[in-house]
Amino acid sequence: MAHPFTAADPEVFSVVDAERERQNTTLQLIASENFTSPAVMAATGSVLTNKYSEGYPGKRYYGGNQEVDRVENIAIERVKRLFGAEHANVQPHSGANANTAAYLAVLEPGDTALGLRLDQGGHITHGLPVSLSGRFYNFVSYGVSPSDERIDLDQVRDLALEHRPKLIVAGATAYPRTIHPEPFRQIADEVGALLLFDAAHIAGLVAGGAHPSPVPLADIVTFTTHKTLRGPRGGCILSKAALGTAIDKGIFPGSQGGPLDHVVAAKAVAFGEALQPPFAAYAAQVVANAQALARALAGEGFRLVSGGTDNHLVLVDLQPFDPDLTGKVAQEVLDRAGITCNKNTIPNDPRSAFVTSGLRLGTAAQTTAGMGEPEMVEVAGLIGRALRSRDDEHELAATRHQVVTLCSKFTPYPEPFG
Ligand code: DSN
Repeated sequence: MAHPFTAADPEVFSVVDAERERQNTTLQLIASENFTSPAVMAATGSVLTNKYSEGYPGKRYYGGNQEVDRVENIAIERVKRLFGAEHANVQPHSGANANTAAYLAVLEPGDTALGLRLDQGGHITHGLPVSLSGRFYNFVSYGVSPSDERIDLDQVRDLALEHRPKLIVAGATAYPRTIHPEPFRQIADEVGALLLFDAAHIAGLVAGGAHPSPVPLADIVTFTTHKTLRGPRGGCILSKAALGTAIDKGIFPGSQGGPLDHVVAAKAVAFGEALQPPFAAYAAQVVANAQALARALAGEGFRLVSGGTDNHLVLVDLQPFDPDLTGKVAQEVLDRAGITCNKNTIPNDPRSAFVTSGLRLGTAAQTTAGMGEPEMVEVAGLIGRALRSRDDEHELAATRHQVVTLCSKFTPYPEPFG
């Protein structure tokens, strides 16, 4: 069925239709993606997109913000209740913006901070030299330990004692294990640092009780709303009450202008959904599915970084499966088979970030679509089959056909919205 606005702009809305078709008929295994609800999308596509509302509820620079104030207050109240937070800022346009504003709030240019290395699971905004974080601040990187590929807390402590950072950043973007906040808090206290926990990937698991919450222990928690939390694209910052004013200034006027009020409303909807009891079952199923996928991939001959997963993602080392197969080629082959994922460095990867020896696979989206552990076993088989037969167009086409058949039973968007 065509999008309701196809007639208004056939060129653009045919693309929207095609993307809906792609999401319905291929497997979405990118660990940072999900399928939002129709209610979240309706809020995102609402008249709130028309409004300018620089400032905060009750303190705006323009008139006519009575309804925007109400919706931002609903979002703030819900997210504070969801995570038990003292202060919330729901205006960050993204996770990167949330981190930038948090740094502006508590650091001066040149200050020292610790963060996880990008090629071992960290994020660009955790101090990559070419990013704003790496250019304005003196980030020192910690990594995972070679023996178990888990965050090396001894190294975190040693670096903290040596460099006396003002801020320690915990959290990751490609790390399959639980990140316990307690040791980070202890190290931060020992050196007098603030603790920022970037919960972008795991926010939905925390909300659903499937990952320990960093909120009681960290001074600041940043996250995105569109990954495991299943909301609209955007960011959010939680903090202790004492940091609230600085955080708010870090967003506006520090690093953003007018908030995206339609997205703030959609965040409120998503927080409301996450407050409902079924969300805990969803979060638990995301983890159970990732563990089932991990076991089945191991059965296909892949090595799993750290030996498995505690969360929503698995990091696959392709080398034991096929030493010649790079992450780049594997991603391209899987795309042809209708399996969407991303290449990823593995710890101490011999290849560059553009080529890599690994793949990152996540279960948040297909769990939303209704898949369970039996389907994860099938998905692992499809991945193995596609990669084993990557030079055989006939086999790849057959795999693609199997993917379409599987997806037809778990269609996230049978009807267009709009
Ligand atoms: N792009 C996000 C991810 O895929 O993890 C992080 O910014």
